[in-house]
Amino acid sequence: MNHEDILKAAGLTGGELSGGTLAVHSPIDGAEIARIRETDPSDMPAIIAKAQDAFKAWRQMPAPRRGELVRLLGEELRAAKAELGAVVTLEAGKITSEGLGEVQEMIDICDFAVGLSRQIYGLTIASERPGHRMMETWHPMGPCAVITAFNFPVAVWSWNTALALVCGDPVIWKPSEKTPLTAMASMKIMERALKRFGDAPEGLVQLVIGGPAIGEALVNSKDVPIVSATGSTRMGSIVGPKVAGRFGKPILELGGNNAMIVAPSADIDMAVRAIVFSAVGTAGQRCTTLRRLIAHNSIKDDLVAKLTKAYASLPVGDPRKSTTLVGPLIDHASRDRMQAALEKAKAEGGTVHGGKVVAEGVPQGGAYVEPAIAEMPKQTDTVRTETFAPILYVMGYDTLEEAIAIQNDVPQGLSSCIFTLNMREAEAFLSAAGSDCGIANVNIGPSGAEIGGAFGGEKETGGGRESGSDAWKGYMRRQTNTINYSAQLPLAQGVKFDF
Ligand code: UN1
Repeated sequence: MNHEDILKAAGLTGGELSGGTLAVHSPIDGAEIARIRETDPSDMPAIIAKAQDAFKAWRQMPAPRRGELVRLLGEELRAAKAELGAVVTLEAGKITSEGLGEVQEMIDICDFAVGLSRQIYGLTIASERPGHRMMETWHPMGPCAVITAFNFPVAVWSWNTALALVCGDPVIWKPSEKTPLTAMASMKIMERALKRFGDAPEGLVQLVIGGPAIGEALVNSKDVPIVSATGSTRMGSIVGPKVAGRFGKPILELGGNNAMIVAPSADIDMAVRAIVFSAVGTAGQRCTTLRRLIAHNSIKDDLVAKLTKAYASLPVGDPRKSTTLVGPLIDHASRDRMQAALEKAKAEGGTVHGGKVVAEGVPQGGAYVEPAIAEMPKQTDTVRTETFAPILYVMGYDTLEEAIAIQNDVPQGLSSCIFTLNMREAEAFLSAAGSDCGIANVNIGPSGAEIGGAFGGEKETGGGRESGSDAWKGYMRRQTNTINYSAQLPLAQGVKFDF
């Protein structure tokens, strides 16, 4: 299918794809596939006001009824899975299976949120006073801005949107300027769900497209109490303080520098499979991508030999071809950053396998690379820096304590894992003195998390949690209620105030 047909199948046609100022390129071949209109920053106050109006109606709707909208969204996503997945492949360059996987992640979070819509539980708490009862109620909070990155152009929106909607919050979505078409296609699906739902307020889910001025309007507005932002640590270090400074709630999901420790007892063949998927999948462009391999010195050389062999057979190329495993990087700037990181790694004493630019047998105009393995003498500055490309840095260790120290000695704290068959090592890794990341796994890689768990991480990853578990609490305000059903007015802490 050519790009017009892919976009058409996703409901995007004619007028909305041309005549605008934002040029959209496919990373597959660098071709311009649309020129779309951007939101005028001067329209932002009206957009935010519309979301506030929608909030006033939506918060009154019972949560299970709000869940019905998300149930319908899940149904519409199921029906449009192939079409939306194809737009993800076209616009973000993901291989077909990963494009479809991303839409599946959207469906999964919808299912989760539908259940949640009947489980927005508060606690009841024993009161110290006779004839009193205490409880906690969770209330909707207000419009939620969702700022997403190119690498998961639709799933991250749906994590936030499915939860925000059942929690009673309208959504204003600002997608990456690199991936507005997947956002527009997702909105078509959302609109179908809204239509079937019937009585949702206007402005419940809005899409804004454009650059920093649009983002700033959301970040700076007191009428947008929640700002959920996914992207670089640099972006988060600007957004976080601004939102906190006006007492809004930031939910930040920023850089990762995810590691795997491979212990002497590990099932090496299984580790190799996990390493290749998590270091090379999505062309190394997941927040959760495996970037650092910390291997026990007794098995390191064997592991690197197995990995370089596996890497040599990885098909790099057109992500639409069913045999391809490594698609393009998002753009040429990204490829240049990868090459620069590899040069730096060499200057720091690293030995690099692979990593070359691929020009043969791939669509011309795209940024295709061989995934790289860089054996490093120690954890250098380059290793500590997240480069959004398939580079796997390898370091050796002797004691588990040393391995955990290396794992934790980076600014980021998203995901981590250990491969070991030794229970003591596995539990030590998961303990308070183990991994300092938001995600810590045993015998699986650091990427490809299920939606059921809370997703996010510590340190420069930003501390936010999205998706499953009780991440929904970040989208609501908690109210403590004390109810007196007695005829007396006793004061807490035994205070007397008689008059
Ligand atoms: C991201 O890269 O921003 O765990 C999200 C994973 C996916 C989500 C990644 N479920 O790799």
